[in-house]
Amino acid sequence: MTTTSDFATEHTINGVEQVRRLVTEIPGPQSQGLLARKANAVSAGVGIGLPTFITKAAGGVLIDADGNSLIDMGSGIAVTTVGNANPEVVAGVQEQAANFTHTCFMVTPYEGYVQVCEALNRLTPGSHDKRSALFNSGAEAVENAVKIARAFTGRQAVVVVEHGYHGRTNLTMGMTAKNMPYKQSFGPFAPEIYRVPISYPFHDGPHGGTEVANWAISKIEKELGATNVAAIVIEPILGEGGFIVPAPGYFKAMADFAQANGIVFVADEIQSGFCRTGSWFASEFEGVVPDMITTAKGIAGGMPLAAVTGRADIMDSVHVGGLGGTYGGNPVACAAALGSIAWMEANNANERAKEIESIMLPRLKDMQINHPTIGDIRGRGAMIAIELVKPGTMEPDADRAAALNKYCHQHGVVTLTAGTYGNVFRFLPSLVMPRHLLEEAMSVLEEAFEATSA
Ligand code: PLZ
Repeated sequence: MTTTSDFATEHTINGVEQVRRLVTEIPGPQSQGLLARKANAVSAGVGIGLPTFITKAAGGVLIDADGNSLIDMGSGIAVTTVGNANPEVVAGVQEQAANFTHTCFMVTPYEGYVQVCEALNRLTPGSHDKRSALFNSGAEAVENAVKIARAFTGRQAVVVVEHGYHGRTNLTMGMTAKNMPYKQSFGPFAPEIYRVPISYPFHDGPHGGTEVANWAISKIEKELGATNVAAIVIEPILGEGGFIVPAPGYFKAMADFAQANGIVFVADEIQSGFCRTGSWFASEFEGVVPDMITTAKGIAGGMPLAAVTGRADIMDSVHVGGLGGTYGGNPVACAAALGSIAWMEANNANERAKEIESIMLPRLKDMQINHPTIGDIRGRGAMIAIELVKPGTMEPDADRAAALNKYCHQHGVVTLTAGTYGNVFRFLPSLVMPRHLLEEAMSVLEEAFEATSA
């Protein structure tokens, strides 16, 4: 007997058939024409994962300019969690755009901004008094979290972890671990950023979460001095770093150390937040109440919005006028966030994420039996990845990850890679991904393993 009552079974969403159907090669002729124009018009620095141009999307599929219908296992990097063009998001956006598109909240405010902050203060971990501030991108939220932590503590040092990712602006590039493609030739980076070990269970051998945290803490104490540290910024599940789930105890030990030493503990939940992992925020799995939390991506169903939410005393320590930006908390983006959050609350979003996990994990474990290149299967909810190694070793196999990615793309499944060594294959389906498409995506992956095995 199955009780997957919340799991999407729809074969049509917003009038779009939920099907994988290829009518041309990928990229087809229309996309090829657009790619040629892209090469002439768009900076070569802006890369593309899957070279096909999208004209429509709904639920769990993307339709391209040639009429191909692709299963979207990436959600635009964990953004369209409530499904692409979710009707509640679209309705909110349309109504708000028809009323007014912009005033600048710092010039003349509007209610939507306050409503989003109220929702964030209510939904983020902890029942303490909180305040929020809204921005445009994840990187901007992280930058502001650091600004606020520095203003509150009067300290400068920022501690981040190995494999961490926090953005592409100057400060957040410095906070990001991986050089290519994010940092190469873009320095110098901001000072006062220090990197400490992360618990990485697949690679740590017998060392547990608390043990690795103790190394990190000792490094902070001996090399920086705890009293010089303004903030420790960590993703509870590392996103771009390869969906590393730190061993139990690591995240909590780091939070406890921060909180015992007057350091602001910032959970970067930009990728892991908003029901992605089967909980509103992944920090909850570790029993951690962060002092501050950064969010973006899934918050607004595809519209650009980001936030910093934190303890009222910390958030209110900044001088009036110290935080802001022309577009931060744009009214249309706020309306999208309110639609997205309302959908999550009304549709058992966390249960849907857990069901996605319960379908994907057994399929991936089955594949691992025949394909020992799958060294590790990890993640939570609708944030699942496999790490590829040369069989029988711990040596990363980025070529295999790239080959699998290519196969999936050519067969109508949008997939993403990740990881410092490029050897992680990650899945971020929307929570409305119909079950039949999720199963089909797993079958295509299985074919990809067969087709790419030596
Ligand atoms: N913090 C944890 O995952 C964005 C980056 C894709 P922005 N991750 C996707 C790319 O190649 O640029 C991210 C994140 C975490 C911060 C960010 C930054 O968010 O909205 O991309 O600025």
